[in-house]
Amino acid sequence: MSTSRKLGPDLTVAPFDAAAGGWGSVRSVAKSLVQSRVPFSGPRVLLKQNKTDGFMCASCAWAKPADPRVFEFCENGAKATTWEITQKRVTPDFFARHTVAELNGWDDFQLEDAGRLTHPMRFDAASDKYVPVSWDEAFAEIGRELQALEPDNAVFYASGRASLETAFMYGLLARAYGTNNLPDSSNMCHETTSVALPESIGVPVGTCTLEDFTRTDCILFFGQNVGTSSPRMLHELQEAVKRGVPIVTFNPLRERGLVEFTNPQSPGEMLVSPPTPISSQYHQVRAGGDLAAIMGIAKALFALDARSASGAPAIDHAFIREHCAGWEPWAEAVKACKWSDIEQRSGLSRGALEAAAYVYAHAKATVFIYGMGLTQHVKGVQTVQALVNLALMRGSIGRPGAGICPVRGHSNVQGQRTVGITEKPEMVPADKIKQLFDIDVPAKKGVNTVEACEKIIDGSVRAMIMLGGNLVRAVPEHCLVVPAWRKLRLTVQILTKLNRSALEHGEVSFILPCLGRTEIDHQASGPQAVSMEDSTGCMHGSKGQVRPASPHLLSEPKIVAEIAKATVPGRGTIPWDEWVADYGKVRDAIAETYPEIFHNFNARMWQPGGFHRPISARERIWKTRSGKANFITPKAMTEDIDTPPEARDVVQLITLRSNGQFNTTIYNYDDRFRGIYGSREVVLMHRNDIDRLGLREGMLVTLATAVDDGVDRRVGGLRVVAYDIPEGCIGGYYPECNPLIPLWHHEEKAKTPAAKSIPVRVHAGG
Ligand SMILES: Nc1nc2c(c(=O)[nH]1)N[C@H]1C(S)=C(S)[C@@H](COP(=O)(O)OP(=O)(O)OC[C@H]3O[C@@H](n4cnc5c(=O)[nH]c(N)nc54)[C@H](O)[C@@H]3O)O[C@H]1N2
Ligand SMILES: Nc1nc2c(c(=O)[nH]1)N[C@H]1C(S)=C(S)[C@@H](COP(=O)(O)OP(=O)(O)OC[C@H]3O[C@@H](n4cnc5c(=O)[nH]c(N)nc54)[C@H](O)[C@@H]3O)O[C@H]1N2
Ligand SMILES: [Mo]
Repeated sequence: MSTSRKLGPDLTVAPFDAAAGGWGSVRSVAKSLVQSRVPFSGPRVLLKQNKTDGFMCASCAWAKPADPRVFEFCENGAKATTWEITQKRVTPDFFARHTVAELNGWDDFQLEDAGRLTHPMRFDAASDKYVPVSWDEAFAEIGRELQALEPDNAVFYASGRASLETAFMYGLLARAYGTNNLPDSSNMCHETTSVALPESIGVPVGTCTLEDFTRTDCILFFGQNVGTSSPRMLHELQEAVKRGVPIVTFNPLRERGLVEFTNPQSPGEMLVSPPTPISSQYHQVRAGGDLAAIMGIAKALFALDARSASGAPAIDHAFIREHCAGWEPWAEAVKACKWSDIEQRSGLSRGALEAAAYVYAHAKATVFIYGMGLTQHVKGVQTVQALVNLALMRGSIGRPGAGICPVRGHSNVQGQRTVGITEKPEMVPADKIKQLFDIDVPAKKGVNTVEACEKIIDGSVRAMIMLGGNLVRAVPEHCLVVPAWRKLRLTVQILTKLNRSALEHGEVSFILPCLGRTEIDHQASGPQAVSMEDSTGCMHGSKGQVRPASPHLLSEPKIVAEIAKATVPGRGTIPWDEWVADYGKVRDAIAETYPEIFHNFNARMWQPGGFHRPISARERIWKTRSGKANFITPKAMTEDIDTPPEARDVVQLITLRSNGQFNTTIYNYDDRFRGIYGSREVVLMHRNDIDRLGLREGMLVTLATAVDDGVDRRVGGLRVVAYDIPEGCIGGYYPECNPLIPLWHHEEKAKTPAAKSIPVRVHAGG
């Protein structure tokens, strides 16, 4: 066991060798209650989190069970809630005291930690300050500015946490205005999934429900950090492990939540029981090595199948004959792969991959879980499709206890897509929208997030309307995006807390503060509820519980409606005011637009556990062009930029989330599970790489992107930390390392930034 090391003035590394969860989680929740100066009612509010009569957590999108635990929240969900119900405030007086230039010197933590925004504000160039503005003036000016633009020169971005109601209204606003420029945060995470799965199995979302976790007998787990990113899922995993279900994990880092877990909500367990080991096999795959690993497992399945002539076959040939297309090319490609290539690319031994295949081949029903470790690569779509191929080889889709389970990020990111937030016009029912609201969905494709950045850089996008999110920090290529963002004509930030995207403002710039999901939303017909879709395709209602942070806040549906009324008055037949008065009417409209999914929406949203959307692949109905489940054969085993072997000093940077952050919202400077305290300015490196490159632990270094395209991308001031990570891979935090990602380094079809494999060089000196 290594000991605690002090590596810099702020930085201490003290390897965490306890289980995820446990007393550490409880202490961490208590600490965030104090840090955010949460009122005494705070802990009571947490009891309402993810309950049928309560509010849905604004942190991750993991499923909410029908029979919730007493505390149906996790450490990070509690942090998200306390961050929102803080008593700290950012008032007009705060803005009077600080110029924008001064605030730009604050870091992401300091900006959001200042507290909740209380008033609508407008940027004043003369004083370099935000000054108060009335809501009416703000909406009128935004309307005038938007009317002066060509619709395709404005972008309506949505962060994945807005409710189904808000998202539906926002999509209609953009289309009534005349554009499909509706990028969202999923363009940076699971767009890869949304492109890959429809081609393979004819659905844009995962096929698993919570029930599958109770019936599975094997879990293959790729590139998702459950202990930090979706901790409530640890309950399902723990229960599965207790039933003897093997969990085979592929992740370059040994993430605590994937190693072992103590249920922090079970006092008995915390006092007397040893932690539950989570992964039965842990494969520290190289970043971008999953495609090779999957090919290796498939290859091993063929070998097992050949040997099992008498017993149960390792490959489900009957299922493949009945349900699948594209089998032959896949089988040939797998057989043609050489073990030496597979081992070199994946960084895993043949024996390790055969062991994974052995477990899979002996399971009746397998769940395949994945996250950003698969999606944020140049060939992410091919990799997800190869994973589906692996599932299809044993008929592991459309059977109880089996299926594919992409773990979504934001709490309603999946749902936003379901109700029309998409740049792709073919994804929305244009006829219905015309018939119901007399709005023409423009035929021209809009921009996704990367394309929006390209057009901000080339000057053709002039206005960014931001329904949440902190784009200037979240996207790649800061050195080009940030200066271009400042040249925008109009920036509108609908936010709960101050962030960098409001400070790197356009010429005309507004901050519009909104209610958070925990807050009581009172409209003409009384207190309102909203709804969202979780990672397993279940829709849930959510009711705010606490008094709003300020009486001047407006709800997101109200802000969207007012922008619509000011921008496209009289266009279409949408009764904006009636919808704001009663969100139930928005839900009726959603149900009319998407009856197959949302029929009887208002009644069903309060069903314990939510109501399921139909997922055809679960029933083995394949809504693909071939009418079958498709084996899609990858063209090669490379997931990212191939670095020539002679470039020995080039390493692959993985950008990571710490346990103390939610995206660009930084709760604190600690990454408890990885044992890194006090600073985020670190580079995690294998000891052999530290030696090989002539560096020392604790040394200050600069990372420089190793591509030759005329742009100099560097991040300095980082300290080397020796870490258990494959040789040739290094880790750094997002968003600090985002300046290193070229904007063009994205998934080739889905355009998801390839944030998990960036070729860089490490130079001594900060
Ligand atoms: N607390 C907290 N929760 C969150 C978020 C947050 O920031 N904080 N963000 C939310 C959002 S929007 C999203 S999209 C999700 C993201 O949640 P995740 O999908 O978990 O994404 P990351 O944490 O970025 O990285 C996932 C894991 O991928 C591994 N990895 C990196 N490269 C590779 C690779 O090439 N192969 C494999 N197999 N693994 C790899 C990393 O080591 C890491 O453990 O979480 C959501 N939940
Ligand atoms: N290098 C690298 N870059 C990445 C990633 C990565 O793994 N690596 N991950 C990518 C992914 S998956 C994502 S999703 C993006 C997301 O990155 P962000 O855009 O940072 O994520 P958000 O959490 O949507 O945005 C945070 C802001 O939302 C506002 N907010 C909070 N609550 C509310 C609310 O209720 N309503 C409104 N209107 N606003 C609110 C707050 O003011 C806060 O500043 O980052 C992407 N960037
Ligand atoms: Mo995300």
